[in-house]
Amino acid sequence: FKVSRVETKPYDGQKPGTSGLRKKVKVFLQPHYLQNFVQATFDALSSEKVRGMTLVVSGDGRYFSKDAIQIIIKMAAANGVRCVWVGQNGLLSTPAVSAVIRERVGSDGSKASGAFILTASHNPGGPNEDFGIKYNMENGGPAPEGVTNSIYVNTTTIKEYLIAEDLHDVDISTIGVTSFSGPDGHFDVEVFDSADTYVKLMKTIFDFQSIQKLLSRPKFTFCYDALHGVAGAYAKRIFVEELGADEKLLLNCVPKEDFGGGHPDPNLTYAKELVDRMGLGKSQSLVDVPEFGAAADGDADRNMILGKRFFVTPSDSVAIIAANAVEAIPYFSGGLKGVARSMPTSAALDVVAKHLNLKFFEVPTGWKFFGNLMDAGLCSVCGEESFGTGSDHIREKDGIWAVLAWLSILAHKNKDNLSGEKLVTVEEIVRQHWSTYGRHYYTRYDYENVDAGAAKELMAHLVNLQSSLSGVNKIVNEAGSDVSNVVHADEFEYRDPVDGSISKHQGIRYLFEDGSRLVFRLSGTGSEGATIRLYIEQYEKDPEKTGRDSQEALAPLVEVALKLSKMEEFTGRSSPTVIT
Ligand code: VG1
Ligand code: CO
Repeated sequence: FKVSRVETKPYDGQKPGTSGLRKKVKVFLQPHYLQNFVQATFDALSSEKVRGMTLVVSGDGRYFSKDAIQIIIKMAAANGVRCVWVGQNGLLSTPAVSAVIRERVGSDGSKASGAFILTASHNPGGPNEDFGIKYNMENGGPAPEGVTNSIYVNTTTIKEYLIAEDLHDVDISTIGVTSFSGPDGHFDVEVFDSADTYVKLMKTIFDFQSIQKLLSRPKFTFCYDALHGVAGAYAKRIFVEELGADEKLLLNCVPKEDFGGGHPDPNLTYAKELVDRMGLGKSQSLVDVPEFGAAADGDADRNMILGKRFFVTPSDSVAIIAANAVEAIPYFSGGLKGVARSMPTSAALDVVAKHLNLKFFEVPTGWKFFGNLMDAGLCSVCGEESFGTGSDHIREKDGIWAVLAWLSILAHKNKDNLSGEKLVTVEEIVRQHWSTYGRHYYTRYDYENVDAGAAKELMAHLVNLQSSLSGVNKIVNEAGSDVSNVVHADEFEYRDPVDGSISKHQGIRYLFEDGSRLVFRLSGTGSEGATIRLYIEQYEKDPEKTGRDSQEALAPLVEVALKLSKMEEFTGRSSPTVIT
């Protein structure tokens, strides 16, 4: 093949957000739009890194992925990449990409040192919806801010990109290697099984035999909803083929370009079918409700965990996994190195860390901040309130890992009553946890697609308000009699303990005397307007009082939050779009 230099002009707005560049498909379809971003990334990596490298390119299979993969292959060839690895049909979950970078050895003995992941994660897909792209580094984790900033700067000055226009399209539906010869020698494209490396890794972490025993108990029923995302490809392999679950228990496990028209976000609003099945919907079915249910997002890095008519908040989930990991999961049998959560995630994990005397870290939103801690051996288990949970087995959050972790805990708690009829349930495990550690009532309000200017003004108002705590407390006392005083307010700023880098403006916090918290931030993953996220949390230590309904328990704090932020005044919204 020959290398062509194509002239181009910068596009505005190619700044990667919390997790890559996410835009409407129509935006990506503009001439050279994707190409500009890909070239800006190669340039940010420097040519020594790119020349001769092995690069992974795949994603959650959403609309436009297949075309994007062919474009990136041609640009990789022209930029001197030695080999591109593609999961069969272009499918690799985000956690599987991380595993492939870290673990997989190519047919020529090579290892990958980076990846383009093609996904907009939990955002809908299809011609009128979202596409996305992000770059992961040689440790298998998202590019750190230093790299994403330099990608962005490159997109603002780009004049040309390199592409091998005459390279024929590669058949990505068939496993095998296609070789080309170019100016610098051979260029290969290797198509491989999307699940093999990941499944192998899971088997080294968990005791599959004990999970299999649990699943085979007639009393234990299980249901998994992939929301037509890429998780389906892994669910079949792991839950059905490896662990012997009945295929009928898999919902929406055929990956689709448009996620079947749905919103592939595993929460109580969007995972409707599963929520109904688990007895949590309006149509309160009482018979045949499974003991355990779980769902994933489009790229399978998120998870929702449900028990029979019971929702486990993600903040509780990571705390419970951390509290039980050493006993229930072989990978952690030597102990946990430390634990970490994102700032808006509830402090349930903090309490576990204190009890178990573990190192603890609070980082900004987004998985990229956990990677440095893990690479430095400081953190084993981490999580976010946004349905993300994971460990240092890879450098991404991992939806199926979280399900296997919960199944391991259930298997462990039930190991002594193998013949007994009665099972220790998800709900009992959570309630037991609350009575030991106390409960963090928690909820998140999302105001989606708000006018961007109004959202900025609201945030500026909140920052301004912080300068006078007495002013803040005046509003607090007027609004809610049950609410304690604010003792500290700030904008969260993070200094990475490993490389010393500083991230500012990571959300506005109001900390109350009794440990309650209100957090406000703007989303960095949307593709239209602005999304305001409001996180509300209250700690209850008294075991007698941990059983309340969380919306009811949090109502006074919610009122305070709406008054402090003048939410309706700024946004015109009297209620949030989504409550989780
Ligand atoms: C959201 C979540 C954040 C998560 C990010 C990527 O970001 O709040 O916790 O890491 O999505 O998740 P934001 O900036 O919109 O709040 V995924 O599964 O969409 O890659
Ligand atoms: Co995701």
